[in-house]
Amino acid sequence: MTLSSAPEAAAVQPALRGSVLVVTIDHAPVNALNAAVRRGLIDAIESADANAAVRAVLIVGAGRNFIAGADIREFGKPAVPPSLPDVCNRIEACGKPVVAAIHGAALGGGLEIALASHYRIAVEGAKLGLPEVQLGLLPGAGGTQRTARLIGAQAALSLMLSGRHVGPQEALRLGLVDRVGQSDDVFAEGLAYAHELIATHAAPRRTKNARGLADKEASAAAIAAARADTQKKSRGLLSPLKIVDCVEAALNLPFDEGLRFERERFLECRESPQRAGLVHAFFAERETQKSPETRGAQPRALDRIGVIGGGTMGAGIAVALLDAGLSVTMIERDDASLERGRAHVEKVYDGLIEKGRITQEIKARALQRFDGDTTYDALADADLVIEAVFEDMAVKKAVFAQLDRVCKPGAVLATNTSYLDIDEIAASISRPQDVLGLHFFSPANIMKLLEVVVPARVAADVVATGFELAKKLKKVAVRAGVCDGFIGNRMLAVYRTAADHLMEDGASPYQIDNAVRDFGFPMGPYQVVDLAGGDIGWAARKRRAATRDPKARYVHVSDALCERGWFGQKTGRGFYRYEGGARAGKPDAEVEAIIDAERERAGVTPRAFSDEQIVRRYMAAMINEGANIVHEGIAQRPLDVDATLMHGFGFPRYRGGPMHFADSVGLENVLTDIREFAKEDPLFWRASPLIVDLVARGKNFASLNQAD
Ligand code: 3H9
Repeated sequence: MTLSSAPEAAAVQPALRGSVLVVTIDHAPVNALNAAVRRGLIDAIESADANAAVRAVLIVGAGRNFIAGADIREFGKPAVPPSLPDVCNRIEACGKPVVAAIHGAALGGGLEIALASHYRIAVEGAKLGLPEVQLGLLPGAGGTQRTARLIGAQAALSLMLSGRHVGPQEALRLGLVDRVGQSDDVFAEGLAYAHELIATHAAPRRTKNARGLADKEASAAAIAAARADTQKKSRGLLSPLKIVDCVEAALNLPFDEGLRFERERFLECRESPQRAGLVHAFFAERETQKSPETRGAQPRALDRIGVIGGGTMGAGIAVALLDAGLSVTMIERDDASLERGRAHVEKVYDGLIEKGRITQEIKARALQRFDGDTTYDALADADLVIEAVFEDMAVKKAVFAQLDRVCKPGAVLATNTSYLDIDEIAASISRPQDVLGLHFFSPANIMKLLEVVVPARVAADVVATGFELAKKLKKVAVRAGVCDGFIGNRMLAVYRTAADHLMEDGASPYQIDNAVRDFGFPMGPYQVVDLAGGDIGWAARKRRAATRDPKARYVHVSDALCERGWFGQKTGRGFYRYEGGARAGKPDAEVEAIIDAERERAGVTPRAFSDEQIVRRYMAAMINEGANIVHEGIAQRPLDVDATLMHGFGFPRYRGGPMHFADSVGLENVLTDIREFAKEDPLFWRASPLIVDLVARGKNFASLNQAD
C-alpha cells in the first residue's frame, strides 16, 4: 500500500493512533529531508517525549518512498538549522521506542533516520542504501558511525563504498532491519510492530551502543583491506577514502568524537567541486529525460521491435532490446548474413557468460524472444524498427523505402545513423512524421547514452516513444537536433582535431593520452582510436575530404598509420603496439618517427607542452563546440551536452561534464584561452558566440539549465 500524499499538507504530520505517535513524512516527490522536514521531525520527537499518552513513535513516509535522503537541492546553499545529524541524534535520544517502517527508498539520510530510530521494519520493495559516495559525499548524519556499529565494518564499508541498494531480505540478513513485514502495507506493519513493542515493554534501543565492531581485530583488517582496495579503484575521488577513515574512527573513537570526525569529513566533501559535479550529473541525467515532446505527447506502443542489420551495432542494439524484455526480429539480406547476425548476438551473451555476469538460462530466455528473417515483410507487425545498416545515404534510403512499403501505419521508423541527414531520409518516404534518429553507442548493450535525434517533420509522440524506449533500456536519453555528428560525435571530431594539432606541435600521443587520463577519462583519445579501429575515422575523413576547408589545418598522422594497415588493436598496431594480442598497448618508436616525419613535412618545429597545457586545449575545444551545439539548438541546454559526454564518451562524472566544468573553472578563463590559442590558428579557434555572449553578460552555462 502507498499512503496518500497531499501536496498542501505539512511536510511532517504527527497523529496519535492510540498510544503510538505516527509521524508521517509527506514531502513529494521523494520525501527528501529539507529544512521543513528536519524541523518537523524534531518537533514530533519532542512532542512524543513530552506527551505521557505516547508510548511509542512510528516514522513512515507518504507516497512511494520512506525517505530518499538529504535534499540534494540544498547543497551549495546556506545551511538552515536543524542539521540532519542533530535530527538523527534527537531521534536516537527519544525516551520512547521509535520504529522506522520502510517502504520504497530509504537512502542516504533516509536510512540514517532509520538507523537513528530504535527498531526497523521493511516491507517488500524497500530499497535501503547509502549512495552518498555517488554524489561525492559520505553519510554525514551519523551514518558511518551507526552503520559500522550496527552491521560491522566490512558490511558497512561495502554498502557505503558501492552505494548499492539492498532489498528487505538482504537488509534483514545484514542486520540493517529487525524484521521484514508480512504484507506490503507499511503503515499497518509498522503500527503492529510498535504495538508489539509497547506490549512487551521494549525499551529504546540505541544504535550508537550496538556491538558490531566488538571484534576489533577483524574490524581493523576489514578497514585495511577496504583502504587498499579503494586506493586502487577510486583514483581521483575524494569521498571513498574519507568513508574508510570514518569507519576507522568508529572503531577507535567514542561515538560522539566519531560523529565530529564524520561531520568534518562530510563538510569537506560537501564543499568540494566533486560533489558539485556529481550532483549536477544526477540532475542532468534526470533533466535530459524531459523534452518538449515528452511533456506533451503519449508514447506509442513498444512491444515488437525490428532491427535491420546484424553487424556489431545491430547485434548490440538487439541485445539491449532483448535485455529489456522486448521481442526482436532481425532482418538481414540473406541467410548467411542472418546467421552471422545471430552469431553476433550470441557472442555478446557468451562474452557476458564468460565474465560471470549472466547465466546460460538468461541467454536462452532472451534468445526465445529473438528471431530473424530475410524479407522485410516479417516487420509488418513491428511497433518500432531500428535500422543499423552501412552508413551510406543510398543504402539507408533503400531500407526506408522497404519499411515504408511493409510497416503498419503508425510504426516508428528509426535510424541509428551516426552523422547522415535524417531530414533527408525522412523526406524520402511517404511518412516523414514517423522517422526518428536513435543513435546508440558501441557496445550498444553496455553504453548508457542514447541520442534521440529529432528531425524537423517528426511527430511529437514518435519522439516521446524514443524517450520511452530509452527508459525501458535503462539508458540516458538526450534530445539532439540533426547535424553532422549530432551532439557527441560532432564534439569528438573537434576535440580529436585539437589533440591532433597538439601532437603535430610536439606532444606525443602517449603524453596526450596520459594527460587526458589523469584528468579523469578512462582512456585517452588515441587509445580510443585504437580500440574502435582507425579505419572508421579514416573512412569518415575520406568522406569529408571534398568538403573540408582547404585553409583548415590537417594533420596526416592518422592517415599515415592507416595507410600502413595499422588500425589499432584488431591489427596489433595503431598508435600503440599490441604484442601477442595484448589489450594494453605499448608506445611505439616507429609511430613517433612517423609523427616526426609529418612534423617536418608540415614545417612544424616541435615544442614541449605540459600536461596542463594539453588538457586546457583539449577542454577548450570540447567546451567551445559544446557551446556552438547549444547555440544552434542542436542540444537543448548545456546539461544535455554534459550528459552526452559523460554517458557516451567517458567524461569523468565527478567533473559534471564539459559545460559544468567550464563554469567551475570560469567561463571567462575558457574564453581567454580560446582567444590565446586563436593567435596561432584563428580558423580552428573561433570563440563560440554563446560563450562570448555569456561572458559579456556575466553569466555562465548553468544559467541556461533550468534545473540548476
Ligand atoms: C544524503 O542523504 C547526505 C546525508 O548522508 C548527510 C546529510 C547531512 N533530493 O529519480 P527520480 C528528485 S545525500 C532532492 O526521477 P525515481 C529528482 O530530482 C542523498 N530531490 O525518481 C526528481 O525530481 P524532478 C542520498 C531529489 O522514482 C524526483 O525527485 N540519496 C532527491 O526513478 C524524482 O526522482 C540519494 O542519493 C533528493 N535526495 O527514483 C538518493 N532524490 O521530478 C537519490 C530525488 O524534478 N535519489 N529527487 O525531476 C534516487 O536515487 C532516486 O531519486 C530514487 C527515486 C530512487 C529515490
